[in-house]
Amino acid sequence: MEQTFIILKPSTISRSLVGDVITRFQRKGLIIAGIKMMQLDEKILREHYAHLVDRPFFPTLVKSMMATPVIVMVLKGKDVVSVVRAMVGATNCRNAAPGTIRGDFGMSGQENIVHASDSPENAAIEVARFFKPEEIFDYDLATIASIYAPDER
Ligand code: IDP
Ligand code: MG
Repeated sequence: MEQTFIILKPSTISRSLVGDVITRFQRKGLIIAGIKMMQLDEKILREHYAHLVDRPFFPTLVKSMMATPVIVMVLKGKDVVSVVRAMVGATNCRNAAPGTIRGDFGMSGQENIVHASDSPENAAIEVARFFKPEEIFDYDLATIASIYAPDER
């Protein structure tokens, strides 16, 4: 099944929202294939946010992403990349729809709670950037038959 890469950003750690955010992913029926805490540095952030390095807010973004350790996760599920992007909502929390993670938990464009991969191709690159192969686990939930019909698995 497809994988996506998530960061619970320093805003989530600082505001003690880790459990609330992870609970949403679990209630949806997604499988946590990998999870760990790590301190990001400028080197990995320049790779991860390569599409933003020339933007004026980039130095502030890097500082914000290094403010506390973060929790990184690999989530597994059918069409999980697009499912999770829909759950996360628009980049700016003030524009994100109620019911989405950003729409429910944030007020900022920068301090926007989570990162989620935007395509299966980028998910594969991001998973490999942040996780060693042995840190990702291939297992099924005991409840899998209640989450998917046989032809959806
Ligand atoms: P995404 O996280 O919704 O995929 P991207 O455009 O990839 O959005 O931007 C990456 C991150 O950079 C955002 O999640 C946000 O934290 C930050 N960011 C994006 N645009 C702005 C901005 O205009 N001002 C401040 N921070 C921004
Ligand atoms: Mg993005």
